Amino acid sequence: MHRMIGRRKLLEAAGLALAFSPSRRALADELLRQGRDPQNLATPTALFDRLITPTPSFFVRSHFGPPALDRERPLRVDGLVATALTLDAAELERSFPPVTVTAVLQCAGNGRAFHEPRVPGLQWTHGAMGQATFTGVRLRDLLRRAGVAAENLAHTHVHVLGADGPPKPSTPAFLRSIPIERALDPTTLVAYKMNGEALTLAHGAPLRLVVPGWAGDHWVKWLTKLSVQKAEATGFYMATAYRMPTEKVTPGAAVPPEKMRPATTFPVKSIIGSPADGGRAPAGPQRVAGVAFSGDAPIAKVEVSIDDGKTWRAAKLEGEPGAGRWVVFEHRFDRTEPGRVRALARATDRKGNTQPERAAWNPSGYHWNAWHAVSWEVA
Ligand SMILES: Nc1nc2c(c(=O)[nH]1)N[C@H]1C(S)=C(S)[C@@H](COP(=O)(O)O)O[C@H]1N2
Ligand SMILES: [Mo]
Repeated sequence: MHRMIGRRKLLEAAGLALAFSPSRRALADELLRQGRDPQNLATPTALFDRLITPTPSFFVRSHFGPPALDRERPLRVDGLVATALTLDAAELERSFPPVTVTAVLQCAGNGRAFHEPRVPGLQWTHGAMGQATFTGVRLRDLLRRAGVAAENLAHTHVHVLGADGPPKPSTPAFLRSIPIERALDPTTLVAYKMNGEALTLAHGAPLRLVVPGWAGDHWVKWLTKLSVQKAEATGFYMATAYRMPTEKVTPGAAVPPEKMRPATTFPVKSIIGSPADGGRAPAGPQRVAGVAFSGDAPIAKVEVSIDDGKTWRAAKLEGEPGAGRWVVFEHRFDRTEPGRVRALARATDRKGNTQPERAAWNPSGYHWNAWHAVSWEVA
């Protein structure tokens, strides 16, 4: 047991060391602007070959831009609780046991650009995701301290609000809610640290929600209020946005609202980070590396094909498997003949979910997870 933990620590440390090594510094500080607004930034695909995404190049998604930085901003816990609480990040850190999780944070719209027919919204390719360690307190511990009566421990909802006000009164606020069952999950955190450092403003300082396995829209930043309520939150960001069809739909078809539900668990997926698509490599040993994850279950295997899907070989996996957490995969082979090589990757989780050749189209283009293909020239 001890040896396993030692090995895991070592692997994570190696991932971090690699991420911050001087030769990688330029890439690790890079973010790619996504769309017109400066607050939406994508992680370069080349960084998807390691366990931890360095914070300076961790994607950023924000609807209205960040509020002013206030490390003492109070967080209120109220609603159906015995005692309402008001605490800031320092008090939270002092009064509850710290918990650290390693988890994938991925926007529901990641990969939207690949859906056909095209869907409106930010045209993310692969860069609206990353993996980091998040440290904070269990939402469960916070709710316990406030006191939730037994009859409210099921079928209620925790409404979650951040300090980023909408730009105009006519614009709806980014109000979200999660079911109490998910709020009580031991991995759901109110986090104050990311990758071992205090949260940066872009990523939600001083406090943000962490909901491993669920899409990024649940991970509310700049927290001001958590409120236990009987009903799910309403408003644009719950009732209209971030919803998926309950059944398979014909690409391009309209879906009636009653056949939509909130987008929660992200599906099994793998992305090749190296080599870069369209690049070159000398003849000889070739290496395909990437990341694989599923919101639902730990990754069981990743297969790579270099013959357009006719045959598949199991890739070597690195990192601790877990639901909502990525592992790094690697496949090596030799290519002595010059010419074009095309590699495909396909992940399967322990519940038997396998990455599909084509992603399920849906009106908002969420949860794209088709096989990733990368081509390069061997010279
Ligand atoms: N308060 C607030 N929280 C928010 C958002 C927002 O606009 N406002 N955007 C959400 C969305 S859609 C995503 S994908 C994640 C992105 O987190 P990151 O910017 O730390 O990568 O934050 C979520 N939390
Ligand atoms: Mo998102």
